[in-house]
Amino acid sequence: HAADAHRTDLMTITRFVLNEQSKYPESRGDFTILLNHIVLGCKFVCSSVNKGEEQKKLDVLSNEVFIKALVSSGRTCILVSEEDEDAIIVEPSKRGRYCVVFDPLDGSSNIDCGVSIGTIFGIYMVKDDHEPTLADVLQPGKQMVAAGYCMYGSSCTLVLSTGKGVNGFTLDPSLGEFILTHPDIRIPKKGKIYSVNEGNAKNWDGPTAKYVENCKFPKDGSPSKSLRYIGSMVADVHRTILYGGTFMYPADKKSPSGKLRVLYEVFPMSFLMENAGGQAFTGKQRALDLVPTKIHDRSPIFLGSYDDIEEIKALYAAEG
Ligand code: AHM
Ligand code: MG
Repeated sequence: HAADAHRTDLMTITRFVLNEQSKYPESRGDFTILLNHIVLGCKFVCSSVNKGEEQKKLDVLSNEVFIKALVSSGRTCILVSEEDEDAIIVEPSKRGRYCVVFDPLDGSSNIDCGVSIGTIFGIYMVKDDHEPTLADVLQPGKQMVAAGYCMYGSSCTLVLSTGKGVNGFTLDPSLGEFILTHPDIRIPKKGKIYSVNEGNAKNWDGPTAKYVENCKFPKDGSPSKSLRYIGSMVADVHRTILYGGTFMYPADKKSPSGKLRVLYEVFPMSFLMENAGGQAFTGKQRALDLVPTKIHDRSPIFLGSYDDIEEIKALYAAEG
């Protein structure tokens, strides 16, 4: 049976990426090595989460593990972590061509109650070996060469795109390997779910309020949508990619740029959404066209099913 063949022909994430990269004659295996070091960090966090480490310790530990793994890969030149105010410039003897921006443990306020949390990452590549500067990472998201997240939930799932589709891998703890379980993920063209922190509604702008109103009281006779909001971006986006619908962290009067960070939250998730056939919009433009001016910049974000984001874009366009 095909299913049995699948079970004995294990497609590990390393094998998968090696296959993908072998299509480029100039590829030297650097990306695969880099990814293996990211995967190591994800395995570490996964096992720590399962052991029930406390939030405080886990935040700091995860950040240290990722930084050490990335630097020791010898393939990075500049790192930006949500946990560190300044970018890390890798020392010359350990430098490579990749820049990695990451949130080592997003949604960490959820740890102590066992809700799913995750690591989010994006990868840029520098062309030559000039002295690395912030300009190398203050690039629009469309310049990323890869992005992904790892969700630490009932199982540990790594979702990755290198710019040609999206694939999901599940950690088999007995093998210690991520195995391809969700090949070529496509987000449904239209969804039945919306996801937003509705507690902020009194401060929303017009188009956001109107969209959510339409979700609850559709004017075209379609059924109303379901609300799902975990408050952990990786879990909310993972559900959105698999089931369809929208995930939003809009601007509000108190925080005109929303809450989520451009480089290591908005960009990687937008990159995955587009590669899965969905869209990501800031309220003004395609999210991946944004040019960050500071490494911890924030932006409003609306992402999800193609048709649903079209609806949100139309509401913003109507507002003028
Ligand atoms: P964090 O980086 O402090 O963990 O905050 C990011 C998290 C996201 O995972 C989630 O989408 C969002 O904050 C939830 O925010 P809110 O509690 O305002 O709804
Ligand atoms: Mg975060």
